[in-house]
Amino acid sequence: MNNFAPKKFFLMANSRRSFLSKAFLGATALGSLDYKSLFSPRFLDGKKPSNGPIVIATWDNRKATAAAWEVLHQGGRALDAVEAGARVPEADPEDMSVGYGGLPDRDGNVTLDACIMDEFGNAGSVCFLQHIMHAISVARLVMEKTPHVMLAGDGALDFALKNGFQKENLLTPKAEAAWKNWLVRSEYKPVVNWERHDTIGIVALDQKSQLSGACTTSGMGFKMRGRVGDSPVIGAGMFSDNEVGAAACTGLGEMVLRTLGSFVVVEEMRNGKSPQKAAEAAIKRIAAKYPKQAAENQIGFVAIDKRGRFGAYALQKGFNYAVYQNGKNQVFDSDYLFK
Ligand code: SD4
Repeated sequence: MNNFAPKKFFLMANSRRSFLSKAFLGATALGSLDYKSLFSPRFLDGKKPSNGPIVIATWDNRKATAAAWEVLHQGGRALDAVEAGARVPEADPEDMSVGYGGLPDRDGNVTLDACIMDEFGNAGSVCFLQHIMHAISVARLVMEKTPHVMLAGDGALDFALKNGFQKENLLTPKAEAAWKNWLVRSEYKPVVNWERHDTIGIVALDQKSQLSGACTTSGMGFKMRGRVGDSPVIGAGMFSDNEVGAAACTGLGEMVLRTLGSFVVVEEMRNGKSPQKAAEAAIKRIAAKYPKQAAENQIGFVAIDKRGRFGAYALQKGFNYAVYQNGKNQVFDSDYLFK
């Protein structure tokens, strides 16, 4: 027995070692399979999204979603799609919340805020930018040509001019007349859904399941000079995370700045919620935190996820949004909290 014991021990030790090394090799093989990524939406990268490509924008920005769809339909990048979409209201003199034709600040200056994010998580932004119609394209250049994320005011203007953008007068006669009318009482009080707030937040998923987002605005009409809202702030007016989804919003920027609303929507999707439930969760969180301000103001979110599902939700009645998917460009009234 005693003589046998060492041999048995040796055999046991040997088989234990081979078991361990096999287990180690097995674990390494499993490790290289990276099961985690099989269950991650990243696994969808490069593949057509199950619900098809999609673009969604705040308000009835169907001309913008149509421009974005052109890009998506031809197999282009979501980034190019959201930029093409955002440029539509920027150039539209009738849209009084964005770019050319936007309402000025209380001193009569049109000042623009915009941001953009690509599928790699790169971001670019401009705020308090004057005289340049396509703020979104300047934001994209900040992202692609500088080591920075945000340029403001004169610095953003210099950068735009050096990169070939033209200086323009963005104050249209219509916006100037509205400003002069406002000057009579000079009362600064943002009102729910006033002027149909047309700030565009636009997010898209392309044929390779890549996500991007953009947001562009002239901000609150008759704001204080130098005031910057949520729209150019990454995570506030817009956020896109290629692993999960993208969201953007419109409404009273101060409330969104304090709560990083679009980031919240994306995080809620990361934690398993659908775009609809995620938008609802963000609105409810804001309303719980600022009940009085929320009851008197408007915020509306739009969201999409990596699979091409979409959702939207607002504080108040009156928010709508445009969706282009499966060849159809539609506008929907958003559900809302305060009924
Ligand atoms: C802002 N969020 O500057 C913007 C305003 C807006 O439609 O959405 N207008 O606060």
